[in-house]
Amino acid sequence: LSFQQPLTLDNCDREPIHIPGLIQPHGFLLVVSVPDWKIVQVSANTSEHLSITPEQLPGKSITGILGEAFAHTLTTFLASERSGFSVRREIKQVDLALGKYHAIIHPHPHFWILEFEALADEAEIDFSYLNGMLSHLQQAGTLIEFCHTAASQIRLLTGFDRVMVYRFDEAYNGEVIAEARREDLEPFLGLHYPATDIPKQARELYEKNWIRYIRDVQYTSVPLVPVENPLTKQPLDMSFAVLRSVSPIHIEYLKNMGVGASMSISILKEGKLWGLFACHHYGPHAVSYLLRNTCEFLGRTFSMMLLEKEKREEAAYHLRIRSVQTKLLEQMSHMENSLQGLIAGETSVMDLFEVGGAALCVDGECYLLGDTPDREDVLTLTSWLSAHAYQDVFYTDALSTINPAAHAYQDRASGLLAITLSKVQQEYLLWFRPEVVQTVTWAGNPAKVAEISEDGLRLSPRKSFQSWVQQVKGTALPWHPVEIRVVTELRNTIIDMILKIAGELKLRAD
Ligand code: BLA
Repeated sequence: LSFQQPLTLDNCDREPIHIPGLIQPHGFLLVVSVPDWKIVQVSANTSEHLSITPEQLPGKSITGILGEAFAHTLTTFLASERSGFSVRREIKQVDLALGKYHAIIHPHPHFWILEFEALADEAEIDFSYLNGMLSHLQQAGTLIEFCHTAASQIRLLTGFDRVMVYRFDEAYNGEVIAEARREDLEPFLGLHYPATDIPKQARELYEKNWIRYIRDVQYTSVPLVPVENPLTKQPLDMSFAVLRSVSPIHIEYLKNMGVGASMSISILKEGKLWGLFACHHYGPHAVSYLLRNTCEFLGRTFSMMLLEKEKREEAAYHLRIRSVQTKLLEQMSHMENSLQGLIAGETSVMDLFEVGGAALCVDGECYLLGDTPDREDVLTLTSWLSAHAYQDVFYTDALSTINPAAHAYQDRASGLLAITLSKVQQEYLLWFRPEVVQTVTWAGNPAKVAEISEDGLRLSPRKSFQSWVQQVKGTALPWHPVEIRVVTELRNTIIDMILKIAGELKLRAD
């Protein structure tokens, strides 16, 4: 974005949030050239922390400014880093003239960024406490329990008013799937948000950094002096800087939600952002670097455990659907017309997984179960399938995008899973999933603090919800790979049965 092109809600996925030229004011920043350790760029608030104005600093040696002791600590520290480091390291305690600080260092090819945060009195990490947390996480049975447990643990550890697990779907829309909160707060559990609420470049930064922390949403940002890095003649790349100032759009969003401080802990699955622990406080909230490091540790551990929890959950789900499938096959074997066993017994194909409706179309007949398109529409759909779907198992979670006729019934059947019994005879077994919006409840207005008039707040969860609804129009919840696997097996078994019966009939006729 340039000055000619102001930041709006429509172009904010192009806001260069890694080069704001500003920091949050709860610390100060120095850029130091390598190898001569001369200060080249500083944050404008050095007077408060070093009693030296920012203008006096450029060109000075870091040893002269921060003292021999610091230079010694730094040299020792760097010598102890055997193979160098690429991202970020910390020195736990640095004694400067005006107090104790925590120093966070990260290297660029020609300079280092040094960030300093005042050290609070705080306890060391209590490992028995952490061990306790991990065993709670291990014990959690389901994926959702696992997420709730982690949210509660992180809330206990950090003291945030609200900690949510925010999970992305494939299009990076998000849902709050677990939550721990102060009792008097309105729940956000189950709420959905559009991908635009966390734009792509922000998500990319959260894949590189485990923690994003905004101590006080009401802060006044501190500029860098000079604005351009004299070594690169470019704005300073602050992708890894912990004090990096926040996009004004996101600040507005948080203010509109009544939030005073916020922290996100990334959840990665195989290197990709799976979700975030989103932590809110309804006032400023100090979280020390040590505590944030502990949260990073928990985020990393949670991410590693996630794969296993998902696998276990998937196995349990597979088993559950398989047991329904077994019942169906048993019913089929007892019925005169075996296909009736799929729809007419105590158990039906509706029980396999979460669907709105199902249909069995055979011998020119269509048997409908639950919430389905009209019979005529289902018949039209089967002839469309026989002309367009070449797979034995066909599925989509956005039917109307490939079959415009399906717009008419997208509320009931945005999702379609179909198995072919006979392509030529247009015989199919079909499952329908309703449009996502029909299955989601919008739990009131979580931004009560800031009520919205027609032309009121442009950024708020309520507006987000409207935009999410637009984005998921005509789509259903996706079909799970386990569901596809089981219906593929089911189809094979049914076809075998049909062939066997046909064979027996033929034998009898002969
Ligand atoms: C960042 N947006 C974020 C972050 C979250 C959200 C969690 C990470 C930073 C943080 O922890 O505060 C969104 N927060 C949510 C959501 C919930 C929540 C959905 O608690 C639900 C409960 N934001 C917008 C729009 C734009 C936007 C419309 O809503 C742009 C047009 C931008 N969001 C935006 C940007 C960031 C962001 C730029 C990055 C902030 C940064 O790291 O500098």
